[in-house]
Amino acid sequence: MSDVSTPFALQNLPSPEEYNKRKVALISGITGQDGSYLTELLLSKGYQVHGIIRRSSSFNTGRLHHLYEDQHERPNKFKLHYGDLSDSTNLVYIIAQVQPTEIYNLGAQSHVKVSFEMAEYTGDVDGLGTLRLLDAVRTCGLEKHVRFYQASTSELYGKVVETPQSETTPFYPRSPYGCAKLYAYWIVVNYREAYGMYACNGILFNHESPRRGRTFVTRKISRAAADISLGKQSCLYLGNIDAKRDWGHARDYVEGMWRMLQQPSPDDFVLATGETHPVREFVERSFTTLGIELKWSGSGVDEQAVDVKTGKVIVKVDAQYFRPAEVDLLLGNPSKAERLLGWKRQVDFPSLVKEMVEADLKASKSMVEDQN
Ligand code: NDP
Ligand code: GDR
Repeated sequence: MSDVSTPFALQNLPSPEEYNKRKVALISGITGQDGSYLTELLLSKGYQVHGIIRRSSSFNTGRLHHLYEDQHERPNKFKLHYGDLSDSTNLVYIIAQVQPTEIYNLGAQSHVKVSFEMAEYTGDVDGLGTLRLLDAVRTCGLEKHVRFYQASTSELYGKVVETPQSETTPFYPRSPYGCAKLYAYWIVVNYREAYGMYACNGILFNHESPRRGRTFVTRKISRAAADISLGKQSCLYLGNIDAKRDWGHARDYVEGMWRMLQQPSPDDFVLATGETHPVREFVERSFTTLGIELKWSGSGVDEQAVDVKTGKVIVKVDAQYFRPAEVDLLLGNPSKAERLLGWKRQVDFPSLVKEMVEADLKASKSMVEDQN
């Protein structure tokens, strides 16, 4: 038999039971949408939170600003470390230093369309990056001490095989992003089985918020609707508006991530709302929230919508936003998480759209005021 024991380990580690009396979380991807909500949740639960951030020439900690300010008053509660999922040595170093009790691997090149343009990079960070983090845990001899959460995704389902999609639905990814996340999913399962690690996959369906990145479709729509209503933008250009997604609120989903790591044994869970809506409906609701009614005409790449009151074209389909392969329909079945984790989404679809549009309207108005 080959020897697969830990190659190097921290010295004098306490037993897992003793070690886990502390609450220390390490989050990759802490600067992203989910990272910021998860940090808030864990700090509120008394965790010491450490995050991995990438060095950037521009400011990339905007979503953490309110927490970062606060950390000067609570220096032992929240700390950021420079690092990258492509740098194994750095990951080992951070884990050895932090000695986390829970790791949340949220770091990723997370944009599906961009993954077609940066396929190798996406595979490296989203796929191999997960392996690097798991191996860094083993290298430190912490595989029996640390609980590991992997940000898996409904993009694993890709082409529709069955609906609603659950933990037992076969995977059929449709993008380099989905394929990279498929590797990550299975390496997590493999390390759980091979090394007895407490490692979980959260198979999360789309979740959004006012902190969503601006190039994802919901935020692109909510911002444009706000700007169009204020006369700051003339038209919103979109790709496939017939794609359907199961959209929830990010704050609800980070609660589910945490719950997955508090169970007696590790497992994989779907988090979803159990409802699906086309992109078109997100567009219509966003404009309705602002008192604008749309009238559609044309079809396919020639489809467009006018503002019924002014007759102006304010939404247009643009072929450049279509993907080489599309995921047409996502609809999740969260019953396992509801039963075993006691998790349930709190925010419904109309409230999500309203919150995002109103937040963007407020932000856009304050920018107008700033400029005046
Ligand atoms: P974001 O795109 O908002 O955040 C991604 C984070 O990963 C950012 O902090 C980013 O840093 C970081 N990152 C990117 N590349 C690297 C790298 N090479 N090394 C280290 N960190 C890196 O994503 P979300 O918060 O929306 O999603 C969190 C995770 O959940 C992702 O893994 C995503 O794929 C997955 N997921 C998301 C869903 C959703 O609907 N939001 C659904 C299912 C899964 P920077 O700020 O510097 O760019
Ligand atoms: P998705 O999210 O690909 O589901 O991945 P995104 O918001 O990018 O697309 C959702 C659907 O909208 C269609 N679409 C457009 N998308 C974008 N971004 N821009 C457009 O102009 C546009 N027009 C139409 C897309 O074709 C697609 O069908 C998200 C990410 O957060 C992943 O990291 C995560 O794993 C999955 O959700 C679950």
